[in-house]
Order: sequence, then C-alpha cells, then structure tokens
Amino acid sequence: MRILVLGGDGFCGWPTSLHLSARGHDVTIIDNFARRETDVELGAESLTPIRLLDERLDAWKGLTGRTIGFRHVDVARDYEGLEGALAELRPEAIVHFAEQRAAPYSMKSPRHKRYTVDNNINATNNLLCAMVEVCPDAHLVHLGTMGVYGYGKARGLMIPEGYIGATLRSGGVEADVEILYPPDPGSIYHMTKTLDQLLFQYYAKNDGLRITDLHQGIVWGTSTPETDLDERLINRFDYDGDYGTVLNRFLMQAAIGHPLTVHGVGGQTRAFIHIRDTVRCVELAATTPPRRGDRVRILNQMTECHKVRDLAAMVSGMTGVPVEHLPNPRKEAAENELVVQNAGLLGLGLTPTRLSDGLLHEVIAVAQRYADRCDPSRIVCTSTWVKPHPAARQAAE
Ligand code: USQ
Repeated sequence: MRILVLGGDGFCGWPTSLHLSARGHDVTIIDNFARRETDVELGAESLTPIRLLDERLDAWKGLTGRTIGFRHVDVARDYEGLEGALAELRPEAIVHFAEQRAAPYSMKSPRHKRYTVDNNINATNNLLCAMVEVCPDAHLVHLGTMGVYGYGKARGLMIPEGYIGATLRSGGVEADVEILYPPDPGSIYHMTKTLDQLLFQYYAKNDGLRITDLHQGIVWGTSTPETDLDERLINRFDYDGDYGTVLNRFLMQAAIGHPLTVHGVGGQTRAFIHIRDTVRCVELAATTPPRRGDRVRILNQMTECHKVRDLAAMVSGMTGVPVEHLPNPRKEAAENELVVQNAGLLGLGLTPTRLSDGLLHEVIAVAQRYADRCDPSRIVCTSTWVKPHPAARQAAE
C-alpha cells in the first residue's frame, strides 16, 4: 500500500514507518521536526542519540534497499503544502501522529496550552479537509488515546471500543441509542484528542471518509526489530518530566540509581502497550480499512493494565533502587480501577507483548548505555495542573 506517515520522525512515527516499509509498503514521512525543536526548548534531549532524519533514511536504504520518502510540511499550518503532498503521493492510507503528545507539556503555561490546542486541532482538521478534496478514498488511521475516556467511571465497568449503548430520557420519551463513550479528558493534551473524535464523527458522516481511531495506552519500551538493526536507526527515549512516560521513566531512573518518582500514592491504574505492538497494531489497522460510509472505527490499542505503584515496586524489586512518593503535580484520582475492552486488535491478529523481565531489562540496558546523556535536573515533573487562584497568589505575595 502507499502509506503516508504524518509525524513519522517521532517516538511512535519512526518505528512505525520502518515497520511498514519492512512489510513492503511504499512509505512517505511528512514531518515538521516540531518534536526536535521542543527538545531544544526544554533543554532535554532524547536519552538515545537520534540521528537527523536524512541520516536515518539513508541508513535504512543502505541496510535494506528500501526507500522511505520525505516531505517537510507543517500539517497544522501549511494547508496548501499538505493538500499538494496528498495530491502528488495519492496515499491509500494515512497514519496521523502529527500532534503534540505530552500531557505535562500541554499544562506548562498558557502558551503551551494554546499551542497544543492550535496545533493538534488544526492538524486534524486540515488533514480531513484535504482528504475530502484530493483523496476521499484514503483510509485515515489516527493515533488517539485511552485518556479520552478518563480512567474508569464505575468499578468493574469495562471501557468499550469507542461506543456504548445508552438510554436517553427527555420530555417523557425514552430512546435507546449508541453514543460515543462519554469523554472525560484529564489534560489539555487529552482534551485535544476528544475534540479530534468529534471531527472524525463529522467527516465520516458528512463526507463518507474512512477513519480508524486507535485509542492507545501508555507506550513502554523503545526499540523494535527494525530500530535494532543499526544504531543510526535508534528510536527516541524520553525520560524528562514533560515527555517521559511512566514505565520508561522508572526503568531509566533505575538504570542511573535515581529514586523512582511515584506521583502521590501511585494508585493510578493505566493501560500499557509495548512499542513493538504499537507498530504492529498500526499495520493491522491500516490494512483493514472500514468501508466508505461506515461509522468511525475505534479500537483500544493496549495490552494490559497496571497501577503505577505496582510498576514501581516491580522495578524496585528487580534493581534495588528505592521508590519515592512525590506530591502529585496532576489533578487526577489518587486511586482508580480500569478494565478495558481490546478485542478489536486481538481479532485482527495482535499477539500481545507482555511485561516481562527480559524486556524490562532490555530498556534498562539501553538507558545504562546512554546514561551519560541524562540531565538529572530534568527528571522530576515540574508542570503542575492547577495554578493557585490569582487572589491566593496575591495574598501569598
Ligand atoms: N506518573 C508517575 N510518576 C512519573 C510519571 C508519571 O507517577 O514519574 C503517573 C502520572 O501521574 C499518571 C501516570 O503515571 O498518573 C501516567 O503518566 P504518563 O506520563 O506515563 O502518561 P500520560 O501523561 O497519561 O500520557 C501518555 C502519553 C500520551 C498517551 C497517554 C495514554 O504521553 O501521548 O496518550 O500516555 S493514556 O495514559 O492511556 O491516556
């Protein structure tokens, strides 16, 4: 298939592009290098030394003989550039990763909140708009998030794949309907993905676009069989308080002997998936498009659920590095249960990669190899969800 990967230079986009190319697809990456610019803004680089995209693509060609194309387009700001690229490349599938993906980053300041909303919503709307104009039969595969659902509304209630049956009561009339599971985002970033959902519903209904929304859990691990081929293909490893995600952070902290940074009591239960499974899921989804006129297909892209404190205890048990409970910078439930339906991707053939000692040690080994690149001052999360009320700030002054 001819597949475009928007955001193909990022943490999920790069290994996905390699996997799709290895599977024989004709892949072109579209990216604006925003993520690399954010490294400079935050003064926190990937722990692993990622190469420039040109070098990555040359290395892939040299090692495998396969070519991955590239177009430098800012999907959120350059509508004409995007439409032109779609018209020229005539994709059969478009994988959309071109969004700001970190919750703490999205909560840092008014500028970060506004950037995250402007960027993510414009990127998605520009893409949908351009698809209607130039490639209405292409299949859009979007990377959404489990965070659109919130993390459990009632004990034991399974989070379905996007839709739930509901009875509406109003004006003495009752109607049984199927609705999008009521969204409950916990950050500006997660909110942008709930807004994306409405854009998808509209464009599927009005224009018959074929859309799959993959609601992904927290990714752990850093390498895939393709990124392991050569150091020039190495994937990002975010460890800092803004972009690092929880399990990779714990593994990296263990690698350098930093106490494991559990927020609050660590009773937060979240869904997880290994990066190897991310890339497989995207291919499974891309190659099985819904039919034109179908409703948006929503699949939960996760393989297992864990509590943050259990992960910390496991990593601590493996390595002897102590756990430290820090005040939680986020506004989130201290404890929650989470049960998630994921039959869709299993039905398409996903064989889950489970948390195992071997794979956890593999991440620790990567972190140890590049430990000298870590800036320990960037580890603790400093982005807070709730700012003191202006009156309280004044009183304190
Ligand atoms: N946490 C800690 N200690 C840390 C870092 C995080 O206790 O050092 C806690 C957080 O408070 C939170 C949980 O771990 O309760 C998860 O945090 P995270 O940073 O690993 O994940 P999150 O901010 O939810 O976002 C990540 C990705 C995002 C994706 C999402 C999937 O950055 O792109 O959409 O995971 S999900 O969480 O299922 O919504």
